[in-house]
Amino acid sequence: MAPFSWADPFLLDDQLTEDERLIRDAAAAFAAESLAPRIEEAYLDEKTDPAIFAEMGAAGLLGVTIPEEYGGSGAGYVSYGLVAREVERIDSGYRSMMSVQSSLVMHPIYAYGSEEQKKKYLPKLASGEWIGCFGLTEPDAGSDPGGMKTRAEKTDGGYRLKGSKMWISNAPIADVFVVWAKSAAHENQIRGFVLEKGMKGLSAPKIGGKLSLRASITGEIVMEDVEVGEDALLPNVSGLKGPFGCLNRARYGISWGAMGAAEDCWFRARQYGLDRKQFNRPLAQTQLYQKKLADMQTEIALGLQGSLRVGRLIDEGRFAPEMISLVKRNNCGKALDIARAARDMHGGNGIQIEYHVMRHAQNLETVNTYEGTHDVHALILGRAQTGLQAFF
Ligand code: TGC
Ligand code: FAD
Repeated sequence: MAPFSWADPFLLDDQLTEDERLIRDAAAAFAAESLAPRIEEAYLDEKTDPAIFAEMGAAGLLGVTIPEEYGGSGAGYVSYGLVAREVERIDSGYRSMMSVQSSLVMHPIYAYGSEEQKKKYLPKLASGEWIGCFGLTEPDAGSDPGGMKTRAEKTDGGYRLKGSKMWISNAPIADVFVVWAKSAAHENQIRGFVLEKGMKGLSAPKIGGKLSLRASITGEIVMEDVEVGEDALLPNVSGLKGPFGCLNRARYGISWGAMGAAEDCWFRARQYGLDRKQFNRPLAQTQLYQKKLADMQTEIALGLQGSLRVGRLIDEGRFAPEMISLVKRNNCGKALDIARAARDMHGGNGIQIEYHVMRHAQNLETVNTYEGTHDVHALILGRAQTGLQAFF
C-alpha cells in the first residue's frame, strides 16, 4: 500500500515525463512570480497589461506545441495543458490570453498558412512581440458560427472584407487578426484571413462592463471594406473545419485550465476551513465542510485524468473532437460548481477580492460559455451517441 497524497490522489505527477514536469514547473514559477502579484488590481480595474504577452513569450509559454524552427517549444499537448492549468490557477483571463495566442492564432497560421505566413508571423507571436486574436463569433452567430454574415469579396489583387465580430479576446490590443469569412470566390465557403492592425477600415473597440474575465480584454472586430492582398488568405483550409480545428486545441487546453482554477478554489477552501473556527472548532471539522472538500477532490482528480488521457491521445494522433467536448464540458461545469461552493465555504469573506474564490467563480461563467457552451457540447455528445442532431 502507498500513502495517500490528498492533493494529488491519483499521483498524476508520476504520469508525466521529466520534460513535462519541467515545463509545468516553469509555468508555475512564472504564474506565481509574474501573474499572481498583478491579478487583484487588474481584475478590479478591468485592466489588461499587454506586456504580459512578451513576458509569457520569454518564459516559453506561447506556442508550446509549435515547432522550434518557428519560435515555439516543440512540445506536446500534455505540456500545453499543464501550462494552461498553471496559468489558470491564477486567473482564467490570463489563460485566455495565452490560449488564444497559441491555439487560435499560432495554430491556424502553422496548420493552414503558407511558408511565408509562418515565417512572418509565428516567431513574433511566440515571443509575444505581436499579440493575436481570433474572430469567429458575430453578434448574430455565436453557437451557430455557420450563420456568420462576414463576407470576403474578390478584388483584382485579393479580397475586400465586410462584417463584424463580437466578443473577441485580445482584439483591442491585437496586432494580428485571424478572421473567418464566407468567401464569394470560394463558393461561399468559410475561409480564414490574416489581417493586421492599422489596415484601412479595420477597428477593434473594447467591450467594457464585463463582470467576468476582467483581466482579459475583449472587443469587437469591425471590418468596413478592409482591402487585403491574396497573401492574407490562409490557403490550406476551407469550411468550418478550419476554425473548429483550432477550437479543438483551445477547448482541450481549457479542460486543463478550468481544473487549475478549481484546484486553487479547493486548496483555499481547505485552508480556510482549517484556519477558521466557529462553534469552538475548525469549520473543516464539520461533516458538511468535509463532504464539500471530498467532492472537490474527487471531481478534480477525475477531471485531470480525463484531460491527461485526451492529451496523450492528441499527441498520438488518435483523438476525436467529441473526446474534447466531453472534457471541456465536464471540467468547466465541475470547476464552476467547485468555485461557487468555495465562495460559500468562505462565508462573507468569500465575496472579497483577496480571497480569490469569487473572482474564479465569475471567470468560470465565461469559461463555461465560450468555445462552445456547456449545452452545445452536450448536443455534440448527444449527436455522437444517437446519430441524431438536435441543434435545430
Ligand atoms: P457540423 O455540420 O457539425 O460541421 C461542419 C463542418 O465542420 C467539421 N467539424 C469539425 N472539424 C474539426 N473539429 C471539430 N470539432 C469539428 N466540428 C465540426 C465537420 O466535420 C464539417 O466538416 P465538412 O468538411 O463535412 O463540412 O457544423 P454545424 O454548423 O452543425 O455545427 C454545430 C456545432 C454546434 C457543433 C458548432 O457550430 C459549434 O461547436 N458551436 C460552438 C461555437 C464555438 O465554439 N464558438 C467558439 C468561438 S471562439 C471562442 O469562443 C474563443 S474564446 C477564447 C478564449 O478567450 O480563451
Ligand atoms: P448563444 O449562441 O446565443 O447561446 C445562448 C444560450 O442558448 C446558451 O445557453 C446556449 O447553450 C443556448 N443554445 C444555443 N443554441 C442552442 C441549441 N441549438 N439548443 C439548445 N440551446 C442552445 N468568440 C470568438 O470568436 N473569439 C474569441 O476570442 C471569443 N472570446 C470570448 C470572450 C468572452 C469573454 C466571451 C463571453 C465570449 C467570447 N467569444 C469569442 C464568444 C463565445 O464563443 C460565444 O459567446 C459562445 O460561443 C456562445 O455564443 P453566444 O454568446 O452568441 O450565445
